[in-house]
Amino acid sequence: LLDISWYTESLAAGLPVEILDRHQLREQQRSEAEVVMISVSSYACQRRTSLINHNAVLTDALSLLPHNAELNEDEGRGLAFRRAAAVLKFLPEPVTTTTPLRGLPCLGEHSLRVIEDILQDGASREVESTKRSERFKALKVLNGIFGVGVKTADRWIRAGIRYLQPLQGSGETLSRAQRAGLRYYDDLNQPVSRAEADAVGEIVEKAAVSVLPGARMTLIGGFRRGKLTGHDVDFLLTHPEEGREEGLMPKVVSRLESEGFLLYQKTTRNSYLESEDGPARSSSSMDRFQKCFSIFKLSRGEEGGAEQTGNGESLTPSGQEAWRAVRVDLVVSPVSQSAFALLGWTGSKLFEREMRRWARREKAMSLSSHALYDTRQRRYLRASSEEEIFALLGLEFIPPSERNA
Ligand code: DCT
Ligand code: MG
Repeated sequence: LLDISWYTESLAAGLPVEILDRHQLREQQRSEAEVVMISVSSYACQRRTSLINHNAVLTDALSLLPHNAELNEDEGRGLAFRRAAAVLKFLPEPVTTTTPLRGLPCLGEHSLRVIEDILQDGASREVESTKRSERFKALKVLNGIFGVGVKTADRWIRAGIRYLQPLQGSGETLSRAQRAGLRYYDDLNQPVSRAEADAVGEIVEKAAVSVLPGARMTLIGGFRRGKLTGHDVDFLLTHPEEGREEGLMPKVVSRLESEGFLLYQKTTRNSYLESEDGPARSSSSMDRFQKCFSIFKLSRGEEGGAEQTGNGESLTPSGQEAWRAVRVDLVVSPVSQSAFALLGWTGSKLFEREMRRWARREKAMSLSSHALYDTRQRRYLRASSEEEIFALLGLEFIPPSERNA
């Protein structure tokens, strides 16, 4: 069931609502006819999750814990908290007690305890002590540097580095990405607005079309799901004629570079070959498209100005730098894979992960941002739209705005 609003309405109306899973139902020997069957799927890709979150206090708290667990390299536990938070995001109204939550999927004892503490005492001791811990604060600062992953941050902390200044004087050798990350730290930790995303889009599209007439650009990532801000801007580039997209990335990048828009860029080649990669590798979350991870130089105050270039250096009247740095990711896909690329890069990360889990566990298929492979039939299933991919997976179509799990 994708929409459970009537369930909460029944609760509010004082109707006796009891949540049983199918297993309990069988155990108690009650027939399905006796009860109204509702079910909340344990797969986030079977739930419609809009951006309206009625339980933000709870999901914010739960979201800190995976961060902490993953930073401590406990990915399994981290994922459990993410799944729990996603179920709360999906609920159509604020939770006031944990009673109706028991029986919902993905809400384990640990998550329920955190929720109960917050509902009863206004805060969870575990969450608060995590927030206060020196290690967590340091991890947040260091992990906030573009190019610094969990492992590096952890290594630095163990070497006694807690904040940015000590890092700069520490003699640690920094990668090119990390140096750029440090230089533009403040800008890159400022959320990117939709207007800024559109301004970048205009620049990228113009560059793409000028180096490859007919090239198509789509805004992907969080902005495609309707988010008003993001930590970066993501774009998918393709061309309606298969093969024409080859070599597009280096051309776009050098165009953007010559126009002065790129403060940093790192391009990876397309390394995906169906015949060589095979389905075994394709469910990995990392795809193999031509990609460019970049930092853009975006003029302030004239978002959308088509004539702008990245070369201006002056200050705005209010004394601000006339430009800001923005993280931008570009992906190039051949048109035959573009529906998979679009789906895979629209997110949310959890939604994607859950779609891959659904494919693997329920359909014996392997889904990636390149293709869908049926392991029973031993063949690739082609699709030219997101709708077709959902249908091939036996899932009801969920539009991007409801993939915010
Ligand atoms: N993605 C994924 N798995 C990853 C990384 C990315 O499935 N390991 C997909 C999902 C979202 C998309 O790529 C873009 O990634 P982000 O920019 O990190 O996510 P976002 O949803 O756009 O978030 P934000 O708004 O913060 O940029
Ligand atoms: Mg993004």
